[in-house]
Amino acid sequence: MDRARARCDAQLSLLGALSEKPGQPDHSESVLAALATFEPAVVYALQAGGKRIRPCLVYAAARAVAGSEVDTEEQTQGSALDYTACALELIHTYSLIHDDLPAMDNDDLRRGRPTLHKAYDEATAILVGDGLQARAFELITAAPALSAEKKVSMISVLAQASGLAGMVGGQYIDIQATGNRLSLDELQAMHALKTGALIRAALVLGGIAAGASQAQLAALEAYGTHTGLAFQVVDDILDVESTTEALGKTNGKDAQANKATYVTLLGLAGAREIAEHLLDSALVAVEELDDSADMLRELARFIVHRRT
Ligand code: GRG
Repeated sequence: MDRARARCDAQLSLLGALSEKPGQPDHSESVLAALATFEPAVVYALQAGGKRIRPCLVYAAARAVAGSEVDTEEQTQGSALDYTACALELIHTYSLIHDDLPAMDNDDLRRGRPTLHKAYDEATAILVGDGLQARAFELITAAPALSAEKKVSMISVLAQASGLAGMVGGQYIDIQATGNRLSLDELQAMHALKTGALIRAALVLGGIAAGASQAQLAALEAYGTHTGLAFQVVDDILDVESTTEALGKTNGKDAQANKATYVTLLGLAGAREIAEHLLDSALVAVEELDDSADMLRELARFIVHRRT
């Protein structure tokens, strides 16, 4: 996992540059000067750290399908998997930037630092988020050594997962639900879209890039459904357990107080039990896959047993 994180970090560090990239149109001096002031905000967003879970899932899914040779691909310019892993992280990063805005969760801190709109301003944060989203799709079109057919499938999966009937739709349902306590089924359906869809997409994209069969894709998707839900259950548990919560969420506190979570609906012990049950289901989903799926198994355990 550390290696997968390092690969993703290395590629993300190259993505902050908005000018002088091969293949981009020539810009006038004044355009370059204007972009030069935008660039630090993009770099701030991309180099804030984070667990890089979605990129790790891309590499792990590809490994489960194609074996450990996926880790030995040429990395200097970035492999198809590096591009794919970064695309997932760009969509995730954009979603966090927009989620932190005053119109949504109104958070001051993200990943231990001021949120982007606090460090810069709201307009910059909106634009960086929009730009990262577009760049994610651009990366898939530019991924080396992938057929056009695979790229179209991957773009379609990523667009659906991140769009109106995926992450964005889930976020909308969540915001509309503020003040109305959701039932457990409604909560589950909302999270399957808001956080689950992108996690599932990470697995499917890694699988497609590595040439997965339909049966392998179905196994990866089932694994993604269970780990995606487990991720959210654990996030709710950590939210309650975190002693630093009050520091990071002061402004969003009123809205959070009215929200249904796995912990408010099931209690801490009940939520932990569900998380363990989802871990078992994720492991069952990939039990037909051989040792190559061990990184997936390790990630599922990490997602459920993590402390941050
Ligand atoms: C604004 C379009 C739009 C969508 C936002 C995913 C999402 C949708 C909002 C995030 C809100 C949130 C904090 C949900 C809890 C689960 C979650 C996604 C936590 C953050 O993901 P991690 O833990 O973050 O993978 P790091 O920082 O490790 O990358």
